[in-house]
Amino acid sequence: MKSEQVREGGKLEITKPFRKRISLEKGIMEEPDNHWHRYLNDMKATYQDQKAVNRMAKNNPLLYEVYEAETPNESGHLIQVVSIIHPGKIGDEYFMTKGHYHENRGTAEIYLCLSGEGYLLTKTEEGDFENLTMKPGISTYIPPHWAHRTVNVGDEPFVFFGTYHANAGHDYGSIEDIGFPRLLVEENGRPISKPNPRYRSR
Ligand code: M6P
Ligand code: ZN
Repeated sequence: MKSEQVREGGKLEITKPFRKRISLEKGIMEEPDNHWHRYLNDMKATYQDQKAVNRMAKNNPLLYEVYEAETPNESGHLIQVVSIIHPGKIGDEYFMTKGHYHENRGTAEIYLCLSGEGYLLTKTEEGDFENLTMKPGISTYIPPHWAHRTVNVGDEPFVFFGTYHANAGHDYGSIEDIGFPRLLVEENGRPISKPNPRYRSR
């Protein structure tokens, strides 16, 4: 626990400005407060090709990991994260995040790509969607009310910095089963998007 962070009766407080080092060479946040991992077995239903899921489930590959600089989860604070989506596919679908709305729907989020090559998939509960490509130096803005998922379409780790409201919360809801309007799959060595047969709005 660093001096700018104190726990008063279990409650986290930030007493002064602080710095974090993000290693652009290693693609990690140094000395994070949290570092968590998501494996295939944590999100099997997300992928279309369930035969490929079952084949790969034995090895249970690491799909992505997230480093966090923690702040109190209350209005006014921001969380900083560095996410690394590893390269790979399940069937012809690329490794990707689970995807979520914010529980507190009125909160936005920003991502800045540090390395690799990916996509940001977004959608609203009304059925709008936008898919944006991300490469180093591209920042993306996810407005309030838009669900978001990131996908690594390259052959190296896709690394991005993110920041969002500390009281946003994650609502995974129905995203695991129905996903986003379009899938990103590899065809002839390149990413293409095609309609998601399981998708319906909300
Ligand atoms: C980014 C942020 C995090 C999110 C993570 C993984 O780092 O948006 O809030 O948790 O991606 O995405 P997900 O929670 O959808 O698996
Ligand atoms: Zn979010």
